[in-house]
Amino acid sequence: MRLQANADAVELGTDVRAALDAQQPIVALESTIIAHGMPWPQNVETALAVEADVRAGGAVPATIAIVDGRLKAGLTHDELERVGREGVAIAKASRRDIPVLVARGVGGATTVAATMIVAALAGIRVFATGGIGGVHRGAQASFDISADLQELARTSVAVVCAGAKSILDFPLTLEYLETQGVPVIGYRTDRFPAFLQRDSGLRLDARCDEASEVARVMHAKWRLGLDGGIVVANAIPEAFALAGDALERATETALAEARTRGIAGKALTPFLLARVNALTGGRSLRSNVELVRNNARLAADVAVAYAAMDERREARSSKRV
Ligand code: PSU
Ligand code: MN
Repeated sequence: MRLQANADAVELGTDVRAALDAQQPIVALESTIIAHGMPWPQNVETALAVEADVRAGGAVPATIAIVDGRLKAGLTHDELERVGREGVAIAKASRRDIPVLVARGVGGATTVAATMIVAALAGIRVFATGGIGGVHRGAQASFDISADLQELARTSVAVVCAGAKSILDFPLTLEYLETQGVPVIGYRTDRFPAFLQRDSGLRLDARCDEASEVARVMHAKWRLGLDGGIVVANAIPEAFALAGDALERATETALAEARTRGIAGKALTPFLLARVNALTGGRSLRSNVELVRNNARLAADVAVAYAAMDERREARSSKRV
């Protein structure tokens, strides 16, 4: 069954509902990054700063999570605080976890995949996050490929991110996205960014230098019935990028620890992220916050440009009637 926009399936925050009704720009935001990606209280502070960045850019933020078994787009301050305080105690929710959590009436922090699903159900087309999941190093043996990549193949949302983390295999991640027909657009760059670093060393086929160009690609793709997501790769600002060697050493240590401890499945990504952060002396947290905010600002610009295109198209088609 194809995913249809079905706002009734999603409980909307007051601002989000008003923005959807008025066809104003909206940016979806995920909650795994809050609950599993950063420590409290920096996670809640960051989530609020990111929402403010989206507002400053002229769009309405819609932070997405599962609250007491309900899919929500646009959390209240209390709900956001709860997700942040509960942290890893709240389930990490990807596509396959949604039905279980909804049926049980319990909460979940949505990954990129699950956030895309809820955003698409609500009719939200732009989403800002830190980094997407991908093909893990050693996936040839472990089969560990994030469900985020399958979701990008099928669900029509543009995901603004800083590329992918060093815990992943970049070439295999890009190969997978190519096979699945997912455009990967470098924003003002020809290179795939590597989260805390600006350049993974891999070239991208597509580049856009303005948010309006990204919006035109979104329009072209979906107007032609080419369902599925788009990766908008936005490199971390130079001032906050980390040096490579220490990061690679920390990544290798974290991977070895995960192997020794037998950590796999959905626990692997949060484990690796936390260990790399600890092994780099927490330096990565500040950079992480800055790159998410940078993505939120670009996502707001893209949402504004996309909404303006939608309006122009509607104005044209209503003239014809
Ligand atoms: N990458 C990060 N920070 C994160 C994640 C990825 O730098 O918090 C989270 C996102 O929510 C992403 C998820 O969707 O991890 C992917 O997990 P998995 O590899 O288990 O699919
Ligand atoms: Mn996995």
